[in-house]
Amino acid sequence: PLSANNESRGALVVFEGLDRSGKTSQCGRLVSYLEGLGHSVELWRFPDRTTSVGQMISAYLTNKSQLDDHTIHLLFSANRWEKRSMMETKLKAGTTLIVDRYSYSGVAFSTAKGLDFEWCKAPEIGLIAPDLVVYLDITPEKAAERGGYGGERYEQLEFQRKVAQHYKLLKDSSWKIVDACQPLDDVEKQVKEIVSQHIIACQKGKILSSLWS
Ligand code: DGP
Ligand code: NA
Ligand code: NA
Repeated sequence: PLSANNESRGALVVFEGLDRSGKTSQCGRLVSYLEGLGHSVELWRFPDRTTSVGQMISAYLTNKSQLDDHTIHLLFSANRWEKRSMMETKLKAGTTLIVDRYSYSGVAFSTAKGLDFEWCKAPEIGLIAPDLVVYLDITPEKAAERGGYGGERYEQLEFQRKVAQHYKLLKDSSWKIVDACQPLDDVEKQVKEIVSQHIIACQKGKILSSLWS
């Protein structure tokens, strides 16, 4: 356990899913909803492209640079590590974090390229474990139909099919699967219900733990 005290803390809620699964808009709607209820809440995303590591990742994703698959994997992980202490501080101060992608993206996307599963998980060990992972479940075909991909490196149907297969290997008891083929308003309603329950659990003193647990 990272914290022995039982004071009310924020919840770490992570959204995962394929590109174009609707994560970004659902995260935004959820944050507005929670703010409206008076919660202290922040929207985070990984990769965080604002840091120097994040700028290297962004150059790679937009095909402005080429990097070895292992190297980019470790940069994505480093990008989460550089935010770890701030994450812990915020959660302990009572702020709930809604995070668009996390370590599960790290493993699912890199193993989809053929890297070893355990090797991919290793650099994520010790990051803060989410209280809840909301997986927005959409078929790769349906995602591809949604207004098209933006042209970044991984936004290709064949690759997204592999990512979907690898995500399935990461599912654990912290995951809730939401059918993201439904209309946005229905997805939003389910997300609100699931997240509300978890925030209450954290406020009752659930202790922070580390990946992978
Ligand atoms: P986004 O900004 O959420 O659209 O993510 C950018 C792309 O990077 C998207 O295709 C998912 C992928 N991605 C996100 N996190 C990781 C990671 O940790 N490792 C790898 N290899 N890819 C990631
Ligand atoms: Na994307
Ligand atoms: Na996104």
